[in-house]
Amino acid sequence: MTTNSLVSSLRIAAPETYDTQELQRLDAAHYLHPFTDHAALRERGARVIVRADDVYLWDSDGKKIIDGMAGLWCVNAGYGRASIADAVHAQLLQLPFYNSFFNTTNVPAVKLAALLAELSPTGFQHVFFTGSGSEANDTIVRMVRRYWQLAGKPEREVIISRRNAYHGSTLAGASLGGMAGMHAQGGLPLPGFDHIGQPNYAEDGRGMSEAAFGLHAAGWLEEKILEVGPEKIAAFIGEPVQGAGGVIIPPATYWPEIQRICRKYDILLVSDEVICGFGRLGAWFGCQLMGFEPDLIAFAKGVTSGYVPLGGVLVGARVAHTLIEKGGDFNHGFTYSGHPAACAAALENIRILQAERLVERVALETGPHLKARFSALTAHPLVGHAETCGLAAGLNLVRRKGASVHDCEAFPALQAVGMLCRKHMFDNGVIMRAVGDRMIVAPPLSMTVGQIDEMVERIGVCLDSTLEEVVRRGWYA
Ligand code: PXG
Repeated sequence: MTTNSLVSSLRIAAPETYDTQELQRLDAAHYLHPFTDHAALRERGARVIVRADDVYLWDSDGKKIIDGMAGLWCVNAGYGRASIADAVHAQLLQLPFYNSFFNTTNVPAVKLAALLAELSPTGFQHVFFTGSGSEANDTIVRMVRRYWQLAGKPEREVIISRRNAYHGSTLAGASLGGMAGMHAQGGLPLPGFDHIGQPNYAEDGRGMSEAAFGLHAAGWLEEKILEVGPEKIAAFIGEPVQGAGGVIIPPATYWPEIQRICRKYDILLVSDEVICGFGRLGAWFGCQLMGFEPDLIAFAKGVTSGYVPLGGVLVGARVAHTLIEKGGDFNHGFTYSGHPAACAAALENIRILQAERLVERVALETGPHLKARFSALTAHPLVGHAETCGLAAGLNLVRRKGASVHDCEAFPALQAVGMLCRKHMFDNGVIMRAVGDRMIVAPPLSMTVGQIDEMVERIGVCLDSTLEEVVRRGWYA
């Protein structure tokens, strides 16, 4: 059998019948997945997702799953939006591709750039398009360094980020990021990147009020600036709320203090809004909610709700003015910068977010509801504490509960209770992500109050079965 006929035979009968085992065999034989232990995947076989609608997914065995992670923090408008598919289809017929190099542009890219200038915080009138969040952050590194060259301070090269931050998987993205597991593979971070601690109150705030801890954690930036030398620092970058790191929500005092320190030392401030942008926290951009005014904003994911890849950098007045008025050529760009079909998807996606007032709904209705439901989960014997911000939430599984977040006793890391819990979630038809023993959700912004109830009820059942297993294994204190 040729590979082509083999592949077409995998869909064996009616449109919804798949040969799961054969798909898993081919998958293990040929497809290298991101962030995956391939030997382990080969043993288990990958879950094959074949269809989605609204906030639900179906796998190749016909199992229906409620998607608590919006794909991967991105399907903000929810699945099954025919109008996004139609917009992309029409654009592919009209002009599937043309580049934006050499004095050329295309209609969807122009319209999207103008719309983003309207939607973004005051002072942002320009956008640079990329294909992903990682490329957005690579662009930021190059843009920031070019800015300082043009400003006559080329020695300002160092970019400060935070441990446990995620800024992408390219060399610059992974260097900006603070994931120890990524740095350990292949000599990262590159020179010119430095890191400070994250504002994680549960881990590091013992003995302090949240407000005091926010100021204390922001102070680590000033210490680092003084250690490296202010004249060498180009920028500080952070996610308003850390996503992949486990939905780490900083105290309200943190970002304004970071802003003050950046201004004091004349350092550019970058907000990585790849997850927080386009409504996740109940504001169009996370920096608006957290009360700071960055110079540059990275975005991706929610801009198209993941229907087609697109990312970019919103460039504030200070950097844009220097690049445009003094810069000449900025020798940077991608074949797919301003891809017409991706920009068409974004235009329709943003129209939906606006027409259905999804961002306002997160702020006023679904976000507060998720908060109430997650707070109630802390009554469960396994849940030490739970935090939410908009439609992003995390809860910590603990071996022994305590009177405060600092008095809970964690499970030993080797027991991998978070992964165990994630398996119960998958088996019971709900997707949650495990970051260590912190279980997180970031569902589509289109999720209704009733669907939040459905998701949280399923989560409760899975917490019960996880508890049973943990007790059976003798791990629960
Ligand atoms: N910045 C942030 C804040 C992100 O969350 C990126 C940049 C990189 O975007 P691209 O499009 O290059 O992937 C991200 C991506 C997880 C997970 O497990 C999160 C991301 C990617 C993969 C996995 O939570 N975020």
